[in-house]
Order: sequence, then structure tokens, then C-alpha cells
Amino acid sequence: MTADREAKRGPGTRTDFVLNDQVDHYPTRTVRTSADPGDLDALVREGYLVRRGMIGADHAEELAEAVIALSEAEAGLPQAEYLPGENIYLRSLLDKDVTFHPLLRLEPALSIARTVLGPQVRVEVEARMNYPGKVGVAVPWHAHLPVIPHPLPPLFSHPHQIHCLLYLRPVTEQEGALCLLPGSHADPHTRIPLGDGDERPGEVRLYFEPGDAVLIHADLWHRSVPSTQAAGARILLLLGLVPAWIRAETSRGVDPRVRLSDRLRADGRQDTKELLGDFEW
Ligand SMILES: O=C(O)CCC(=O)C(=O)O
Ligand SMILES: [Fe+2]
Repeated sequence: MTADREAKRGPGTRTDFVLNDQVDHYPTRTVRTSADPGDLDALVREGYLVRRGMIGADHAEELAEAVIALSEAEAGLPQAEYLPGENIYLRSLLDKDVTFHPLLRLEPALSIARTVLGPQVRVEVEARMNYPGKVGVAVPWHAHLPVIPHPLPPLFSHPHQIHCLLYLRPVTEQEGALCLLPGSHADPHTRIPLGDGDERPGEVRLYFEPGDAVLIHADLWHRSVPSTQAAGARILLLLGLVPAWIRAETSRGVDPRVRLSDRLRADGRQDTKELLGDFEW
């Protein structure tokens, strides 16, 4: 991001949030973002917001090379999310290479997320790479948090998260567009069968230069168009901007070498993992 480019976008938005935190004397958290109220409304209503040039091309390439290095280190591991020659998905990047650490405060993604989710968010950094030169590599229609029950319980905690897709290498017709269904994050009736990657009415197609980003609501339906033989490596980071009270782990006071709850996890049941907070998107 260049400060100049963001400054020219307009006056931006400032929100003073008073937290209902008695212990901390009801502190005020001021969030300023370069995004205008109209942009923020569009994000909430349509479920996405494109931000070109969020980082510079050189920074994008530095991050792309760090993703490639990690992919080489992890591809052979038994737990790798890896389809040889097609793609690899890498998680917990903040714990794997300090090159990713500046993404903890990536602007304007962070301030936009704090404005629409509330000032307390945490950040997860993950990456996807689709390998070059392979025809037909794509992700079919999906949303990241398929957890909404019908009927909606009266005290349901809606899974609002903002996911920032930050593209590190170009996405052209060869790599295949990212397609989004505007408004689908707020439409419980969108039910697309698993594996369906067909074009749908109203889909928006996006192409990217290195450093471009799109913020999406985690429940927005999206897919990628299959690659052609001429595709370069498609490399993107996925930043999860998540309400901070949704904890990834509860390790306070626990010796990480002796996690007794691992004995519970050992039963291999999906609902045991969920009950222990290991639920992943
Ligand atoms: O490849 C892309 O552009 C999007 C990938 C995606 O949606 C995902 O990894 O969840
Ligand atoms: Fe996705």
C-alpha cells in the first residue's frame, strides 16, 4: 500500500468504539480506515470489496517466494493439504516464517475489518498455491463458514468474518478468474451442490495483478475458473480477520508439551475436535 494512493481515496471513516469492559474502565477504541462509508456499506451488503495495489509488486513477490519455499518444505509431509501438480494449501504462516509477520497489520484490510466487525479482531494467515502449467485446476463454488442452521436459533452467533484474499502473482484468463456471487453471504437459500463449478447468473469475475486484494465476507459464495495449460503459478494469501473472542486455542497456563486434551482428541471423533475448539474453516 502507498499512503498517497490511500489518501486520495477520500476522507475515510473514523469510528469511536466504547467497549463495555468494566474492568478496563470502558475504554474507547478509535478505528480509522481509508475506506469510505460507501465502500463499507458495499462490503456489508454485497459481501466483497476490491482493493487494488494493497501491497507493492516487490513485496508481493517476496511473499510469493516465501510461499513457494514453504510449499517445497511441506509438500511431502503426511498432513500436507496437497494435490501433487495441482495445488497446496498452507496454514499458520505466522508461525512458519517471519516474512509473513508484517501481514498482522496489513492496511487497509485490518482497519476495514475492525470497522465492520468491531475493534477486537485476530489474524490468521494462510496461503494457496495452484501449480503452473496444469489444465483445469480450480476451486468449485464454496463459502468458508458453512455453519448456519435452519431454523435460525434465537441466540445464534452469526459467523461474521472478513477474509482478505491477497494475490501475489497475476490472475489472468490463463490462471482463471475469481468469481463471486454478490449478496450470497446473506442469503440462506443459496445451496450449491458440492463440486459444482458452473457459471451462475449474477456472478462477478475478477482478475488480479500482484499486490491486489479482495475482502470477502467469509460466507460469500465464490469459485475460481479452471486454469489453462498456459497458467502461471496462482499464489495468494488468505488472511482471516476474525472476532478476537473466537479463540483459535486456549493455551493459557498449559504446558504445550503436555496437552492433556490430546487424550480426548485421540478418539478421532469430529465432534470431539469441535467441542475442544479445533474447528477449522
Ligand atoms: O484461488 C482463488 O482465487 C481463491 C481460492 C479460494 O477460494 C480458497 O482457497 O478458499
Ligand atoms: Fe475460498
